[in-house]
Amino acid sequence: MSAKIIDGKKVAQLTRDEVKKDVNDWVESGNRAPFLQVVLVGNNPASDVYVGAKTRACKEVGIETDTMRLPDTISAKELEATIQELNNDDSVDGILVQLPLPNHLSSHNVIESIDYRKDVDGFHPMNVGRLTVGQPSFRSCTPAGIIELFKHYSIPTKGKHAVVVGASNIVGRPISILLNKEKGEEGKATTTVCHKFTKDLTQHTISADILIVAAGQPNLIKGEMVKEGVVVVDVGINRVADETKEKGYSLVGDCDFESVKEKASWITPVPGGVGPMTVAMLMKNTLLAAKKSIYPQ
Ligand code: L34
Repeated sequence: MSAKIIDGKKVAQLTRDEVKKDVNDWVESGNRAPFLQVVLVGNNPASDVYVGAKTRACKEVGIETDTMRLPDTISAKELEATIQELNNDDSVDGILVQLPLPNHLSSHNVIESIDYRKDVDGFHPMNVGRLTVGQPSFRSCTPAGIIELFKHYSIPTKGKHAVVVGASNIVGRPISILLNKEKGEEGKATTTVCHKFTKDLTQHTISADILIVAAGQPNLIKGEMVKEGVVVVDVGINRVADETKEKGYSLVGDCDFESVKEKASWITPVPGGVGPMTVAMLMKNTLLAAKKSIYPQ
């Protein structure tokens, strides 16, 4: 078998088209355009690329946005004071502090300082907690994007064994919760979460009907580690040196794409898979924040 491609670029475009229409309706009914405030601390080249993609997407769908660039020398106190001002500013609907932060800053503290009603990343413990207990919440954009891809391609998850490799707060942990949900339309899978202490990774990956890989390690998953017909979502986005490329690197996921695609029924490419969906779901969340759909009043 050679896998069919899950085209994240295409589904992200469809999602943005939908948000654009909804933003237009919202503004036509007399509301101001949604506003997303991005906070970028220090100089991380990958963050610049991702924030650039977010800014372009905002422009496309009619969301207003501004990127506040702060020096990597900023103190925790100063950063939290800045966030407090954004929390109190009624013209700001969504606040996104791009990660990673410089080492001297605690991402936990920074995330908790954001008003959870403006937490369009879905990283605040209030949103993570509500997601866990099945209450309406802002959903972390990458996991929400993966669920959207399954919906678009009518890939069933009910009763399947979903194996998640990587237990981060941004991707691994929340996608395992969404896939494991018992109530509602989505989820209903049995989930296994592997991490760096997992003894025999292959023993788990080989039994997966759905394999979500978010470990940040190129070539971690090879064809021999998966079973025939598996659905593979590769969340990894690694820069590896490549002199044949103008930029000096190429982007690869956490899977050895060539060998895994021979066994999979569906697979996401890198780039053009999960990455663009992350950005598209942020647009959705920002509109939800502006409409106060999750947290009314
Ligand atoms: N606060 N920090 C916060 N929220 C997030 O949701 C993120 N993330 C992750 C890193 N830090 C964050 C992102 O935005 C990863 N991420 C992200 C966003 C966009 C893309 C990848 C990761 C993306 O657009 N990827 C393109 C290729 C981009 C390139 O050329 O480098 C793709 O096709 O995969």
